[in-house]
Amino acid sequence: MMPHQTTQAQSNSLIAAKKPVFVSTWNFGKPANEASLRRYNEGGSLLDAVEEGIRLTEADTSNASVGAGGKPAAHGKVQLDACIMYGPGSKAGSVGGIEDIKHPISVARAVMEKTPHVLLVGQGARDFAMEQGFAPQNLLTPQEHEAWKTWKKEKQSLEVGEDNHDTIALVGLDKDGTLAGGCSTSGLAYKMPGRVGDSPILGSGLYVDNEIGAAGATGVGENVMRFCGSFMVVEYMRQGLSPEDACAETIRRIARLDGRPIEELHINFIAVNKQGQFGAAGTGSGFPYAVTYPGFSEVLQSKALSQKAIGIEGGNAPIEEQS
Ligand code: SD4
Repeated sequence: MMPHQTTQAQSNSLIAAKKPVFVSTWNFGKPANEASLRRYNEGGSLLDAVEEGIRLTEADTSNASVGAGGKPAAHGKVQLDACIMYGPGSKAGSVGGIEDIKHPISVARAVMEKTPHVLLVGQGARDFAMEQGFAPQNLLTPQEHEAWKTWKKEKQSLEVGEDNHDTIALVGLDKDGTLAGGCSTSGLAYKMPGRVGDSPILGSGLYVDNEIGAAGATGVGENVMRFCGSFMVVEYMRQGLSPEDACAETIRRIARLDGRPIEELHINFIAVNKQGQFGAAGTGSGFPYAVTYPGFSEVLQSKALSQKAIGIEGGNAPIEEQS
């Protein structure tokens, strides 16, 4: 699907005509947003809506970097990261490196609602999920198993299509001005076992501040989590920047601190503010993001901070190929 062409000046000033509004990463964010809106319209809470949208992406095995069907870590097991955050009370839950559980976003929500903790990892997260009644299953599809075997033998790169890679970060603003968000990923392809990226780390892959707005990230987690990227986006919105400008300024600042050229960082942010304005920016050109509100659902083009096409990745190519 070709992203709807919107000029940067236009996208900078876009505001949802109606609420709720859902904003998420990549082309696959559009059906996720639509599932969120449906759930909300059926009487679900904002949190139910966010969870529902992300569950749709997690269940899609043709998507090779979120949930079931995700690319495995180097040892051949799929390890998933996810978090969820609710604006009122700044409530949050998250899981890192969880294995065999198809819906880490729902486990993250259970961590938030049923434990005194925020983040559970690895075996502890899996055990907790089982206690909560989540059924374990093999998340490695035969196709990804074959691809992994080839990678292991030849350390070859894989053909990764536009619609089968990258993290879903999904943020929402409801009719009352309440904000929430979630993020879910299988992380970088063939990562070191135990590697946890930005996605389940609050302030990095996702941040929600109920006074200001919400932001989420996709791309090379290492280049987001060293800078608390999503938190930084929200802080720029607090200073009065539009969501798009806040995403762009965050990337510029990260590039300055990191020292490498922007196009080598492979990171992208989405954001929505309390007023229902939304925007996104990426280190390369071609990062699509999805926006859905009553009567509107489109994939838009983000602000590009370099001319380098983001091509197949946006961050989840095999780790040794990252620049
Ligand atoms: C990670 N940020 O684990 C995720 C991967 C991703 O586009 O978003 N890829 O680093």
